[in-house]
Amino acid sequence: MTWHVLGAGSLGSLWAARLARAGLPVRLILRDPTRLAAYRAAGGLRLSEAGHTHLYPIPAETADSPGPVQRLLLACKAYDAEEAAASLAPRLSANAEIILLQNGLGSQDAVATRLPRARCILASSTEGAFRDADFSVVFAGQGHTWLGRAGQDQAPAWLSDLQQAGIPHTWSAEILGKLWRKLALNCAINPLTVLHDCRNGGLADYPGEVASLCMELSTLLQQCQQASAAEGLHEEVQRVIAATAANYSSMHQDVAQGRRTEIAYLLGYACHAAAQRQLAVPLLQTLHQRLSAHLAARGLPTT
Ligand code: NAD
Ligand code: KPL
Repeated sequence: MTWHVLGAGSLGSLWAARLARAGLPVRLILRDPTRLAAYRAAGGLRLSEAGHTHLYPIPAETADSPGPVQRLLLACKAYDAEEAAASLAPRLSANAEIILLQNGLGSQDAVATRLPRARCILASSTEGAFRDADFSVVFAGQGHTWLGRAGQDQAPAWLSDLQQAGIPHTWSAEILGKLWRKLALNCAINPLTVLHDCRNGGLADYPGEVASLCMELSTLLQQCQQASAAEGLHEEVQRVIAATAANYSSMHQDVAQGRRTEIAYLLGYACHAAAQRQLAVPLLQTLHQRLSAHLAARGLPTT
């Protein structure tokens, strides 16, 4: 079965290259004919790993190319997911499966609502990759990807493709909890690194701010029926801050490079979930407002 990968960015390229080198059929879906021409001129995708770079001449197309799409990896940013998925709607098979690789929450529901006949599989990844040039990606951090679908305990048989491709993964019926936990970690760390303009380790100078945010996030998780995602949140946030002390958070990197952030799917989603439950989250709300003002002052979207 062919894997279609929409988005030849960091994670999409990382997945596509590993699937292709395992001999699995992969096709990239690029944004428009101009991107397709640029990709063809580049000769394929470049993946650098442990100091070695390989070129993978993976076939590519645009969303309006002919042919059905049965298995899709949607590897764009959360704010692009709904439109990107909708652009493929006419090509999706009746029982198409779509892996949603977006960080945060909110975009997954938007895609599922837009494509009610597709089988959406949620994913949460700790792998790290970045683009060093067009169609050229560096595998920067080993990690793990959890995949799952609420109510489906049994992993689908095609997960063996990921095994074959050497993509570390686990099927989890608790995938929503994993996504909430990652959202909470990102909400506790990323906005503060932007506002204090510091590396993750710099947050050690603001222990009270981090602790009270974690307390509010834990209450929110509990109210959202995600009690296990709330367990030991503050301790894990402290561990991540220490373990990644020298790194800039992904949101800090986005802002520093003038790129749109996924704020709406992290802090925005958290504040919205609290409001729906009439739960007061003054610290998260203030953080959201401060971050929005910071982004707006730099001409970046706040949604
Ligand atoms: P990215 O910006 O590097 O890549 C996204 C790609 O999707 C871009 O090439 C963009 O042009 C493309 N795209 C967007 N809309 C499209 C469309 N309609 N048609 C075709 N292509 C389209 O993003 P990324 O870093 O790979 O992140 C993807 C998701 O994974 C994000 O939600 C991110 O938070 C999450 N994530 C990333 C990493 C990482 O290390 N990069 C790690 C964990 C999670
Ligand atoms: O995922 C992260 C990010 O930078 O987006 C970590 C390292 C966990 C910080 O929140």
